[in-house]
Amino acid sequence: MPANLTPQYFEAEKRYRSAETPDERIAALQEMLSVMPKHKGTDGLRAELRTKIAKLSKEAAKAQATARRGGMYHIPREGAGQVVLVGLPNVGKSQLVSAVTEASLEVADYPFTTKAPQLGMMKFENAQIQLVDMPPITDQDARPWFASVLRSANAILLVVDLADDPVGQANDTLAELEKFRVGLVGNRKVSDQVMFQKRGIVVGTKNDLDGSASNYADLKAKYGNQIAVISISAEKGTGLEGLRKDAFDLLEVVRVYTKAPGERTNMADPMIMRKGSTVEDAAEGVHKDFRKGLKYALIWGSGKFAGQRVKKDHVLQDGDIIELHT
Ligand SMILES: Nc1nc2c(ncn2[C@@H]2O[C@H](COP(=O)(O)OP(=O)(O)OP(=O)(O)O)[C@@H](O)[C@H]2O)c(=O)[nH]1
Ligand SMILES: [Mg+2]
Repeated sequence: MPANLTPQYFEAEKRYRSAETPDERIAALQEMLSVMPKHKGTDGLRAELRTKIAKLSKEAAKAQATARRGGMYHIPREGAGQVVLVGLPNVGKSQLVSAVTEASLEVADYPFTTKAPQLGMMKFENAQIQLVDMPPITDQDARPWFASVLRSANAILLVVDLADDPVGQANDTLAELEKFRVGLVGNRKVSDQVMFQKRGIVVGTKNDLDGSASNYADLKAKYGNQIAVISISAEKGTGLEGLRKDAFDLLEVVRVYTKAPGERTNMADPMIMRKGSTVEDAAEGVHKDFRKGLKYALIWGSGKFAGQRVKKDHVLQDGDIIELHT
């Protein structure tokens, strides 16, 4: 049995079993993949899920050739995790992705500018987060594949225009998400088997415009106790550092640095692991055989003191350096 499968994984698996259409089955499998810890111990299971997805996608494509419902859409994940931007037309999603990544996207003062998912990598310190800029959530042409993109993402940024009734926009966007059976959760996880629960925050943009401050206050009052709400301007570049950190926090991963005794630590290249991973999981991430052979580790960071000796089941914190002794 592979290590560290999370409750979310088993929930997704339940949905997989109760799914009625190939699309639902694929979406559940993608969810299972997305919440699975990524290390050598899960390689086999991940490969198996991918094979299932490929097979189902083929079947779905065949079915769709007659049903004309459009294809499934899978965006391979890169970096520490995948975060999808959703919102109504013209709220400033593409401008935001352009502001925090190297991607140059089409930004225009008319709605329905973005027609297909666009990717960009956003830096947070020494980590890279994959952003997916989407067409507006009300784009009917995008519906057939919107659900699969949403469900397989690690987290969601719900983008609203602070100068244009952001409370109403957030309501409408959440209602649209619900049509895809996607629910946005902040800190609170709702137990509901029929919904795909995604972590997310509400991003109010265009805070450089008139009226945005009081609208932001209203938005916070309405949603602030359920979901984090932030205020930025993609155009002026304000609030973007906070956004990078918030997006990283949504991913629920830790950055860990492993080294062999006597080696220097490469701080530029962290190993990304799901929160809750242990020293043993990290060892396995370095090499499959390390898990078995691991005797103990020395840890700098979450130990009581620097270089403390810890057991294999010690839970890692973001930024920990561990020296593996086999
Ligand atoms: N003042 C101001 N305008 C902005 C800001 N961000 C975006 N805009 C403007 O808002 C309009 C829409 O921006 P886009 O980024 O294309 O919006 P979108 O949400 O991607 O739009 P769709 O692709 O149609 O869904 C453009 O005219 C932008 O120049 C901002 O932070 N401040
Ligand atoms: Mg756009």
